[in-house]
Amino acid sequence: MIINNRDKWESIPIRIAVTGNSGVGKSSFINAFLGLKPNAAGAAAVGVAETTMEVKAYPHPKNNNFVLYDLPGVGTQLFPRESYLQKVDFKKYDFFMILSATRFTENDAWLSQQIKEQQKKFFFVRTKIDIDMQNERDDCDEAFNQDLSLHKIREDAEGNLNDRKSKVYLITTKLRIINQFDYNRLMKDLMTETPELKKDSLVLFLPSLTEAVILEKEKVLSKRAPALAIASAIAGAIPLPGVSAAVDGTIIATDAKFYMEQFNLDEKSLKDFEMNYSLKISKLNLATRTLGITAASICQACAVGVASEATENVVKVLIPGLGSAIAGVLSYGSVLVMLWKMLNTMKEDALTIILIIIIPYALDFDLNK
Ligand SMILES: Nc1nc2c(ncn2[C@@H]2O[C@H](COP(=O)(O)OP(=O)(O)O)[C@@H](O)[C@H]2O)c(=O)[nH]1
Ligand SMILES: [Mg+2]
Repeated sequence: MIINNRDKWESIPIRIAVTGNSGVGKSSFINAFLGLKPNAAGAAAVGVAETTMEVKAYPHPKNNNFVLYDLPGVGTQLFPRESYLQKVDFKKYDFFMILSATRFTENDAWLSQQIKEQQKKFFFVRTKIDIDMQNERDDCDEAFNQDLSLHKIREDAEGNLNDRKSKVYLITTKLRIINQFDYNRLMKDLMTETPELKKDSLVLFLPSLTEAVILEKEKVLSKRAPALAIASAIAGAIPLPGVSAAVDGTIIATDAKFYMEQFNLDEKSLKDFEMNYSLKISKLNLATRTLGITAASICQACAVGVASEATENVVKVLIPGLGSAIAGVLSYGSVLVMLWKMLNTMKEDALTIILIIIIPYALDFDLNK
């Protein structure tokens, strides 16, 4: 029962509409949102002018309940204001992302008004800021001041929105530099403004590419640790042949594997990082790797009397007080401590990775000016 609840988040539908005129970066934004490179399976085709002007759905690669929708911008010949809401099936979305690569238009302002009247949330997103910054750099030479330039763009983009309270998020959709501008703040505000019922699901659906998301994942996953510790203790009370564990290691190990995927620390994600960003994971000294936190080592660490070299580190660091010669019985409390420590360690590693991705590129970025 407790365990069944664990997967409830996956069945909560979240639908996010991404709207804006052709070429503003909708497809690129959708891919970034799903953590997909433009050429990945399931990614939206980038740089392709829409031939059929219709709403297109892009489900999360692992779950059909989290869907991004590519909507045509409002106020074109095919999508005039009068029929827009009905044509795009306006009511079904939880959020709207209104994208522009230049200034926002009266049509954008009109749409935001409609959204507000329906008590739904929207975000104005100004894309391609990296290009603007490059242009400003070229134009100003030494006088270039990024903060000043960003301020100018923000004022200009907000200029056409009558609603003074509307904030515009300045972003780039390029994955390697996605953290350079407001993308992290956009994710943070999106999570904050998501109703409680859907918030945990949203957090677990989002990719671990920004600090705000990584921090929030740790919180969400920490919340379910007590239930997991209880479940493993209950399951472990029934001795299995050959495995004399006081807690059921497999329950915990399954979750550990899930955390690794959530924080992009599983083997596949790490390989992808190495390929996509030409970095060597082994050089990063990630604690989860040096410690040997894997589903298998967690499982072994929970089994009484199994003290191999592989588990010693895990036990020492994650379950303090138990001693390295593991032979004791894992109590509910020590399982809880272990889960929280494990999450904390993974969070730190996930942050290390995104920092490393930004820094080398930021250097290139400057050198190319
Ligand atoms: N430099 C830069 N290029 C972008 C950005 N967003 C989109 N692009 C490029 O703009 C073009 C159109 O993007 P696309 O996502 O297909 O726009 P859509 O027509 O709105 O779906 C593509 O060549 C993208 O690579 C961005 O933030 N920065
Ligand atoms: Mg597109």
